[in-house]
Amino acid sequence: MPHFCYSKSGVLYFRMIGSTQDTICAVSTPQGRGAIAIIRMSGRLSFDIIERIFSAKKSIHDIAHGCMTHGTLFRRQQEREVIDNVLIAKFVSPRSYTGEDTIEINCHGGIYVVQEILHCLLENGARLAEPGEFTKRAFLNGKIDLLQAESIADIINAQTKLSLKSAQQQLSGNVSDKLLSLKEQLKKYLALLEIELDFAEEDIEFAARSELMTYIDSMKDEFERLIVSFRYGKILREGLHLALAGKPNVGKSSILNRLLEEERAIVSEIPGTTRDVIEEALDIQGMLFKISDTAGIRLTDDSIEIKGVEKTQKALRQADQVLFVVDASHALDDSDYIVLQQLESLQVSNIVLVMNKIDIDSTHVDLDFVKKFEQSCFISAKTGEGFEAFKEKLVTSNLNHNIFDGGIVFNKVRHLNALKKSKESILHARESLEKKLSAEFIALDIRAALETLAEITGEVTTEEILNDIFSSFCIGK
Ligand SMILES: Nc1nc2c(ncn2[C@@H]2O[C@H](COP(=O)(O)OP(=O)(O)OP(=O)(O)O)[C@@H](O)[C@H]2O)c(=O)[nH]1
Ligand SMILES: [Mg+2]
Repeated sequence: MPHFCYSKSGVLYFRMIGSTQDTICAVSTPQGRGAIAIIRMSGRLSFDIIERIFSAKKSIHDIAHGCMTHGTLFRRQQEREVIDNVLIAKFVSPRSYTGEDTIEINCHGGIYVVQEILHCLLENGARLAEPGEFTKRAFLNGKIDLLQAESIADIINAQTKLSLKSAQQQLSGNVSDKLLSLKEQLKKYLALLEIELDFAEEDIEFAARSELMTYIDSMKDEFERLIVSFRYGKILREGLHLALAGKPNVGKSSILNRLLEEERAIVSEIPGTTRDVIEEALDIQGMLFKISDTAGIRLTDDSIEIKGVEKTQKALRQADQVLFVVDASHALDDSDYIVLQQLESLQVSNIVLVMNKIDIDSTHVDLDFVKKFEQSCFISAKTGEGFEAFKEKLVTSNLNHNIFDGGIVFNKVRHLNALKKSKESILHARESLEKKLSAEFIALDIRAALETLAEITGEVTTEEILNDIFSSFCIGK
């Protein structure tokens, strides 16, 4: 099957897919001891290799697609040195994950037995697969597009319900479908502009300029929505970085412990207890948070504490959202304002004011101060009061739940850059329209927008991009 590729010099070229002749193999289950392990082999020699080293009632060639058979794997067929009793599944090209003839060996999950089987496959003509090579072949053989290939890695890495849901949406193809409909529209206008070029001497406009302008404006809005979706996509995939900040002793570590439901950080009534940044992952309502408890910010001569405060500042700079914790049982003092100044000087914009210790007394709360913050919570880390609403706020302030009602999210910097580049090309086409330039100029930009969109799904791609994407996969996937 031909496939469009760019060479390193940027020239678009055809490439024959499936030219990879090697038969590859790898262990698909994690390394170590377990009940079973699965070894996968894909490529044109898969069935012949198995035929040589496997003994069962039927020859592997007589087993139907998608069926499993039980038998014995031998190191050498003549000497019949048994390696293991195994179950073998057979998938016939093109109806396999990779699109090639594929074998899956279910063997006992011992470290040595797995090594022996792999060794045997290598001796008989297979080679070890590179990371992600099975999925790369699935992509090259047209079984999935690049977005779907990436979503498979996201499914494997998903740590929470929402990250899994988002990756599943991408695998189902609805993100690819969205791009397809954008491309179809662009292609329609490009075709009209290209007809105009063919009839250049007759000065006919096949693509009505006012209609094209309206269309480009609506495309611009669409691109902007998709660019904004990256914020959600990234949060769903990587989690949201949350940092606790406040003067010493306001209860930051106590809040971390209550959120984690364990005594993770040391808590004491001595101000300056936390010296280092403590990072933990947390699942709230299916959303992944990476939360950092930090050293209380204050002016100090203690060299260790100064280092702690420096680390605090670094964590605050990197955070997506900061929880500014104050003690609701006391009036605000200069130390609280020093923390606030720090947040301002670090240009932290996404702040939630957290009034802690409301179990003691909250009559000191300065409501005018609270009103300065778009988001605030009243809690007690000691009793747990207010925590349900607090957790709810952490989720709703960062995630728009409508994104799962057919909303499309893009979650990789690669996608974001391509969307921005396509939008640029569209805006350029708009400029050409405004300047009443000829169809040639408008078509040039629309074609550029189309090609950049095609990079996202991998219709147009480079070896470099593919290597970059698939090298982050695990071996055996
Ligand atoms: N009554 C009450 N006490 C609390 C609450 N939260 C924390 N404390 C107490 O406040 C003191 C300080 O708590 P920490 O969690 O260590 O405070 P911190 O902000 O992490 O302090 P540093 O690490 O020194 O910056 C401890 O004695 C806690 O038991 C609360 O909601 N109510
Ligand atoms: Mg602490």
